Amino acid sequence: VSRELEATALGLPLYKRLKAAIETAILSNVLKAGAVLPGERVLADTLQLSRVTVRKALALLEEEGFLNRRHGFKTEVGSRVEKSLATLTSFSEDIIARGLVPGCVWLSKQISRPSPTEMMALGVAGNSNVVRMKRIRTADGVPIAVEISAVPVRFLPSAEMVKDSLYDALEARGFLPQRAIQRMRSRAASAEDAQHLHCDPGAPLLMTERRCFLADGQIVEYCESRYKGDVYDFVFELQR
Ligand code: 16G
Repeated sequence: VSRELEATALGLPLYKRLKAAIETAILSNVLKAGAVLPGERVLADTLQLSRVTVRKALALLEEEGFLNRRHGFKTEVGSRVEKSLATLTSFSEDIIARGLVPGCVWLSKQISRPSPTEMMALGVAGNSNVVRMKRIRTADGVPIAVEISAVPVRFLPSAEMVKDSLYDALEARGFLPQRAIQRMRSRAASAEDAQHLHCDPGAPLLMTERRCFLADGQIVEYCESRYKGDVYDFVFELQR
């Protein structure tokens, strides 16, 4: 952090430079989720800054979700997960990229007839079969999202082929999605979502619907995910 601090723009007030230095350390994974920061006084002494400067920088980082203050004194690096919207990656890949361990709690995994929404999204007939997987996705054991994926059986003949990662199973069969169309909207947590995600009913969730395609245009997956609004950031790059 002190090296980063020296590298930040000199024109900025000191607390903003310190904030930027800590933010860079978090985003580049030098400071990992869950790491405990030294106390305000130790930080101020080590970095030769005033306690007011340190306090202001930490307060800003806390406001933006980079840090969590526990019991009023211990400051921990938060576990927000950032995901670029331009690349097609799996949940497991996103979590590993953040230095965390992905996991899932299976709620159900079975072969069944597609729902009307799945029929439309996957372009399959009502009398066909899909593998439907419902699970809670976790990062370091903390629930992040509830996800329901449906894959036509011609790409995945058995639900048992999926261990923790669906994309690993699809890749092993030569059907790794190459392109996706994703729609996002907000949704309030239902009582069931709240139970799975350890949040209050009515808490804001980010709901995404993703249709995945193979290179030749076949639709390989339809997935509905509900992400906890306070732990997952979707990041866009915009160009004029
Ligand atoms: C992501 C995808 C989901 C896919 C999953 C595979 C979104 C909105 N959804 O969560 O469609 O099924 O990754 O992850 O990003 P896995 O390989 O870890 O099971």
